[in-house]
Amino acid sequence: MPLALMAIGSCFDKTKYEVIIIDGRLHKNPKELLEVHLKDAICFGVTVLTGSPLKDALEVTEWVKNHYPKVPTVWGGWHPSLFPTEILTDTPFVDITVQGQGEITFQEIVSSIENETNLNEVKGICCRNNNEVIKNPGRLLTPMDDLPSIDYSLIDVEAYFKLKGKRQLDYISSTGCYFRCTFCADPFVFGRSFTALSAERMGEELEELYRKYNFEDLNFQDETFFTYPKRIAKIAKELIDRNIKTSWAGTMRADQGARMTEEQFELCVKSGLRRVLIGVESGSQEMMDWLSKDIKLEQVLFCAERCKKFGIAVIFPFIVGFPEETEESIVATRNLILQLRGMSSSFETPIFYFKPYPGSKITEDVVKKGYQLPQSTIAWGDFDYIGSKGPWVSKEKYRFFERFKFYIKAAYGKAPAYRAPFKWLAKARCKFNAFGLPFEKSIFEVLFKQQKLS
Ligand code: B12
Ligand code: SF4
Repeated sequence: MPLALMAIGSCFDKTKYEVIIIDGRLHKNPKELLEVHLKDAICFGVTVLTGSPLKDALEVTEWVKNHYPKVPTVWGGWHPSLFPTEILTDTPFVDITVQGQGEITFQEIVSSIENETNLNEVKGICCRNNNEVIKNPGRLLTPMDDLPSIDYSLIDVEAYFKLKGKRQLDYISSTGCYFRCTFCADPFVFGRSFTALSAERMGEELEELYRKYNFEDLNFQDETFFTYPKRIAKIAKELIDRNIKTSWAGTMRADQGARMTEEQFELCVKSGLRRVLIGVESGSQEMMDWLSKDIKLEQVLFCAERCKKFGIAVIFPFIVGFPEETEESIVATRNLILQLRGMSSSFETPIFYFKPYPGSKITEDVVKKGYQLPQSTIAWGDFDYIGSKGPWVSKEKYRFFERFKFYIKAAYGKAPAYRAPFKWLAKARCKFNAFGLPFEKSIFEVLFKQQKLS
């Protein structure tokens, strides 16, 4: 669900403003809708991620500017937070970029446009003044409890349930993160600060949403949902006490899971916890330390044991292809993946190839050493296309990991009984690290055309 647009759209008085959210994934012809609504719009806002979503943002914003030159265009979200001035320098059809949390900032932008006051007063934005690009002072995080609730009636919730194939509600309960992983842009965008909704407020909101939309699953989209175990236990209690019969999933750091008591895990499961996502990234402690994860491998294994005991599914994402990653690190990653997959059939271990995403410490370092990042906003649109292997993965490594990913899934994933011999063969391949002549993979790919993962 487009939580970013819903969050900024929820700050307006409905009796005075009409907020229209258009989602290219849902609306077959978004431009038709734009034509209906843009004629007397105060402004046009877009949420922009780095990579392919940026391409869409460029295309639609240029179209808007060509057809409605008087409507100011505002970009917010991750890419404009990372490239506040650069976008304005090379993209004439974007008028304002917003950095970080957007609720109050967007309200102030709208009011400034309406009242024709100077945008210089608005914190956390960049804009132009007589063709000069201006960067205003930044804005501190507003505590989430001080912001209005997200108004789900701004979107067609049923249409999203249909798109997802289940009555799953997306919900965001916190902003930012305290940690400092060197492959992530969060420390840059939110300056290692964090704010979260109180459990009591969440209980009230979720009960109302449950009665209204009858969801069967809750997807907490926070960066690190389990930051404060006591808060999570309270949220679980709210769900139970309010008789909200739902399953739920959230993101957990291994150190956070390791600090939780058995009782807290139990309470979470009782309230519907079905799955957590624990970023591991590497099976090598040395590599983890290099990534400043501030997590120990023992904590990962501890969480795995706990989740197995309580029947909680886990996604353990890994990243390979860091610059200067050693063979030992890759072997350690492979071994940890095998160990985790062997522990429970409800554990998944997706493997991603490292890409130098902007705003991360690693990217900063490789640039200092001469690595060339895309040089324009348009060029960033081609960054991280699905299926690409990243700059530090050799052809051989890529082939190895593509095969490893396939056989791991075949060996440990859930599959119908008739695939048992295939499963057995895949397990043997994983055990002996024997991925040569992958004829099963070729047959499988012909029979079931698979979507490539990034
Ligand atoms: C849900 C999610 C997804 C979903 C849906 C993404 C989508 N396109 O809608 C899925 C699973 C598909 C996904 C995939 C990916 N994701 Co993702 N995802 C998220 C996640 C967990 C939640 C996003 C969200 O809803 N947040 C809640 C809203 C309220 O917060 P917000 O977006 O930050 O919005 C606030 C401000 O930014 C600002 N704002 C945002 N938009 C606008 C617009 C205007 C006009 C204004 C004024 C303000 C404003 O105001 C909002 C309220 O304060 C975030 C992490 C996070 N917690 O934010 C990562 C995140 C956005 N994903 C990320 C990445 C890297 C990816 C992938 C590339 C991963 C991969 N390798 O495959 C893919 C590619 C996505 C694609 N091609 O679209 C990065 C983005 C980094 C970047 N530079 O863009 C993030 C930040 C995670 C991270 N820490 O690295 N993702
Ligand atoms: S990877 Fe997760 S824990 Fe690490 S800094 Fe980013 S959001 Fe925080």
